[in-house]
Amino acid sequence: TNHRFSQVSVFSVPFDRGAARRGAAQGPEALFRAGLARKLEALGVQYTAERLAPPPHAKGTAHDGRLKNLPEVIAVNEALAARVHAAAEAGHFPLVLGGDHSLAIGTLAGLTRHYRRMGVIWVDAHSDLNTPDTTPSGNIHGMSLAVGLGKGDARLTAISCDGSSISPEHVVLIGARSLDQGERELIRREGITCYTMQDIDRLGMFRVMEEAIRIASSGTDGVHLSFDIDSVDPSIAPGTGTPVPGGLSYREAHLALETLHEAGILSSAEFVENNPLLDSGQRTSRLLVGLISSLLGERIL
Ligand code: Z70
Ligand code: MN
Ligand code: MN
Ligand code: MN
Repeated sequence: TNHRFSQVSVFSVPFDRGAARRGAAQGPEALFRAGLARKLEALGVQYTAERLAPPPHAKGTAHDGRLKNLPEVIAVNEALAARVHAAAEAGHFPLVLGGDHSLAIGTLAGLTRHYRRMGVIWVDAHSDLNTPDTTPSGNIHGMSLAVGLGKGDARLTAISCDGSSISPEHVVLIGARSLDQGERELIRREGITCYTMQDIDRLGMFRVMEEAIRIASSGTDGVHLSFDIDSVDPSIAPGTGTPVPGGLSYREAHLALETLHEAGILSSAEFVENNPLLDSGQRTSRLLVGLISSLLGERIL
């Protein structure tokens, strides 16, 4: 997906305690069962694959309903940040497989230890811009982009410690259709670019991607793609914890990833919220293997 990377470092992260429903922890192994390794080999992608250990279950800690499973979320993201940073440092392309979207906290923390100015393309039905003050659920997967911007609980923003936070002017949301009021206010206040489903209908996905690529890559030294599978319409991606109608079509999702491959701007990517327990057969996992292949250079002709 980018010519300057000699190899891809795949990190499987079996973690779903940032979400309301269990099952996304089994997402990475479902992708391998659906043929991910064969696909990478067929594409000639040089890669290593590592599975992170699930964090120990934190017992006896006080439970905070506005930050559910906080000790586990911190533990897994500290570990992920260290691995992602090491991969970026080695000149590799980190590819994180989730797991729920709280893992973006660790991915972004690892990346900001290496890159000075990060662009972020966030493809999601949601914006994950809640803080403990605005969250309707207490689920940390709804807060990860806010944490990447340096907002929210100090124990989460501290994970990027020696790194910088990300500037809102280089963040682009794509596919949004379920935003909470506090998130809308934050998007406006911070001037974050948001291409809603309505914008995609009106402009077309190709134009949206051209704009997103420009915004995320101008004046940055690294661009991360955070891809939540609930961005895609539930009729073709049913295996996810919070399906929202009116999502990306098969062609729009592939076009987004094909365009990113051709642009060659990405330095890392993650694919999250694949929940095989909620899938219909291997439908969503197979779709994801195809989408990852498009990102890594598979083409029709
Ligand atoms: C809601 C919240 C969310 C994913 C649900 C939902 C967040 N805004 N993210 N599923 N992937 O609870 O904060
Ligand atoms: Mn998300
Ligand atoms: Mn570094
Ligand atoms: Mn989502």
